[in-house]
Amino acid sequence: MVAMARELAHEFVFRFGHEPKMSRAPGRVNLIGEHTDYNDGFVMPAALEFATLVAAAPRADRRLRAYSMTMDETREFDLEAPAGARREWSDYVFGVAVMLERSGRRLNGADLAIWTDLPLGAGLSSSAAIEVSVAHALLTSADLPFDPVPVAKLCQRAENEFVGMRCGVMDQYVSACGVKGNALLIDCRSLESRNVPIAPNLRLLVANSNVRHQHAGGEYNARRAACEEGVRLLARALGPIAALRDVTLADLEANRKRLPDLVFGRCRHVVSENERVLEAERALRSGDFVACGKAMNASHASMRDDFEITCPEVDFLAAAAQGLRGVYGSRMTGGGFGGCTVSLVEASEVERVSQILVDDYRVGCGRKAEVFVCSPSAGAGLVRLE
Ligand code: GAF
Repeated sequence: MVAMARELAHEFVFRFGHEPKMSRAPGRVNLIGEHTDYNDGFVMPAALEFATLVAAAPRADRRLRAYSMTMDETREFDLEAPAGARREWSDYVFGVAVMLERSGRRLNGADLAIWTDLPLGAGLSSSAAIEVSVAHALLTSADLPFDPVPVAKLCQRAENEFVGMRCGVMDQYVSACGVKGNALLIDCRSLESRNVPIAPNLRLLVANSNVRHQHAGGEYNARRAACEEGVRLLARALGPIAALRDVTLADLEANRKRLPDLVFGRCRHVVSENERVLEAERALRSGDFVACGKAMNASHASMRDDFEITCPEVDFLAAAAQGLRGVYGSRMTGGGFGGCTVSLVEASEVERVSQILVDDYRVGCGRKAEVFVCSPSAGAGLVRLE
């Protein structure tokens, strides 16, 4: 990462002619707790070593100039006359600038050069990583503090209101607040979190199905709408409830007839997933990796059958991993409709498991899977260039 940061700094000097500071924000893998964040529930992600870097330096005017090394494109934006979304990568950059300014944080103009090693659209939060790293860079350029939780909320807002994706706060939160060696148990209602150490004998194995998800295609927003519909219908029986966080499985079963089958399934996933997150946290803390794995496997089944956000390729990868010695549990991670699985694997078995997964996936699905052994990293911050 430091070598890449130096290369990006050189590119920056070449393009813009002055020395940058370097901000970094990571992607994430979610161990468990899918589509619970926007239901005020619990999630347990870890920040990754894969990250987005933003080299930045202030300008004397109020213009933003952003160069993406990945796209090899430059875009400009005037903070004095903010334009709307263009439906492309720069929306994540300028959307964040707009929300920071709307929150009362007055920014300088800035030159930015952006690079990432996160696979795009693979469910590892490349969007949150660019938002949070840009927020860090713009705040640093303006000599303003980076308050991780409020900034994560503003980045979520940029994605909700500027990009048009109604995501929850999980990805931005862990990208801003991640802690090396730990997953975070985040309460998405109180916005408090606690560290959950990943034992040294465990590895998080991420397998990319190379099937691309389609959040923007509306499936994600449709799931969110179904959850809101569930709350509205359940409130008739349960009184004023704010979110599915306020519903128990017993409440749900008792009111099954009030909900269309589809909405019932969506709600059952969210309500049961919240319980599984807390069980997985308990299990990880007490060294009961088998119980943690069981919760992960059940989470996958619930996403597949009740929430219907998996696809045959990720179902294949999860099932293949679940059947292997040394794997405690495996599930799809992220928003869904493709992307990656995450498996909790005994360290001594991780290479063998990786190889089998790649081979089985090639034979079973005729596709290439990439596998990454991941270590939980720290959240956003400055990268030292010396
Ligand atoms: C995406 C969203 F951005 C998150 O907020 C979360 O809802 C996740 O899908 C599903 O758990 O990553």
